[in-house]
Amino acid sequence: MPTARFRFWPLSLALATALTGCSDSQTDSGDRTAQAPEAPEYPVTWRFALEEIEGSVQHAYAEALKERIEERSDGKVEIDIFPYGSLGTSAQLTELVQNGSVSLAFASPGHLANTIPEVGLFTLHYVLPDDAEVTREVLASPQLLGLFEQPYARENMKLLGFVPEGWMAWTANKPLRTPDDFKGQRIRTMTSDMAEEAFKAYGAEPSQIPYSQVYSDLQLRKIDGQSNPVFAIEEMDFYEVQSTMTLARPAQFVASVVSNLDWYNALPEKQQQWLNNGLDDVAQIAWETQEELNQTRLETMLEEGHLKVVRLTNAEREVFRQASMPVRDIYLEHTGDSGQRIFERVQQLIEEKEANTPE
Ligand code: 6CS
Repeated sequence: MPTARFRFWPLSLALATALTGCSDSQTDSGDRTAQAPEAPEYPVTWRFALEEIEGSVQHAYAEALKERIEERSDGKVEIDIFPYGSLGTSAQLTELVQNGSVSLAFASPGHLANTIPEVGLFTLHYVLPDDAEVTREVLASPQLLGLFEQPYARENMKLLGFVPEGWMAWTANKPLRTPDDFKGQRIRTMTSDMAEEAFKAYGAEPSQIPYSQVYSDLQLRKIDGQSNPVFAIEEMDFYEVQSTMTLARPAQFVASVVSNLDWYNALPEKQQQWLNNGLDDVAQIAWETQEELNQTRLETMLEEGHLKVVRLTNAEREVFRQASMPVRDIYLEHTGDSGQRIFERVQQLIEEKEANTPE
C-alpha cells in the first residue's frame, strides 16, 4: 500500500490568492508596501516558497538559509518557509515571485524553460561533466550566474543561485538500458517543452505533468516512468509504483533560487548584505546535503527491496549521449544568439574547471 506521505492541496489556491498583492517586506505591524521601506520597521518577514516537501534538499537549503539570515540580522529578518503543497505548482510559484507575492522561491529550469528558454540548458543530457567536483564548481561560479542574470531579469526575477540536487535517475517498470527501451514509454517530464525533448530523442512519448500529480499518474498507469534525483524518488514514494530505477547519470537536477527583481533592488543595503552573505553561507551546505540525502535514500529504497536498481556502464551511457546530441540543436533553435553564447561559455567553463582539477 502506498504510504501517501504527500497528498495535495485543497488550500493552496486560496492561500496563493490571499498572498497575491502582498509585499514580502511586510512588517509585524501589518504594513504592506510594494517595496522595502526607507527606514525599515523590524522585523521584516520574507516568504520563501519551495518546489519540494519537508525533508527535501530544497527544504534543508531553506532551513539553513533561514537560520543564517535570522542569525546574521539578529532577528531583524524572519523567513517563513512554504514547502510544496502549501502554495501551488512550480509554475504557480514562479508567478507568485514575478508578482511579488513571495520574496524568495525555488524555480527549477525543467519547469521554467518555457518562460526563460535559456535555462533549458539544464534539461539537456550529458552536457555537465561526470566529475562531481567540476560540476559543483561550474554551478557555483559567479560567471555562470552572470550568464543567466539578464534572462531572469527579463522576467522580473533576480537569480540568486543554482542549487544542484543530484543526478537524475530514471524509473519505469523495466530497465532502460538503451534508447530502444524508451520506445513507446510514456515518460513524465517537468512542465516545459525543452524538458520533453530529451526523452523524445530516445523515442519516448513524454508528457509534462506537475510534480504533485506524478505519483497518482504512475499508480494509475497513465504514465510508465519519470525522471528525478534519487532522494525525490524516495520521498515522493515513486519507488512504490515503479519496478526499476536506471542510473545513467544523464544530468544533474539543477534548481535555481530566485527573488522578485524589484523587491531585491529595493531592499535596504543591510538586508541585501544579509541575504547575499546568507546565500554564500549555504552554498556548500546544500551540496553536502544533496550528497547525503541521495545516498541515504538510495539505501532506504534498497533495504525495502521493492525497487530493482540498474547502473549503466560507460559504454551504455555513451549510446545515450550520442542519441541526446540533436537535442542541443533544438535548444539552440529555441534560444538563438543568447543560448548559443551561454552554451559555448558553459562548455568553456567546464573545460577550464576540468583543467584545474587534479585527476
Ligand atoms: O520533478 C519535479 O517536478 C521536481 N523535482 C524535484 C526534485 N524538485 C522540484 C521539481 O519540481
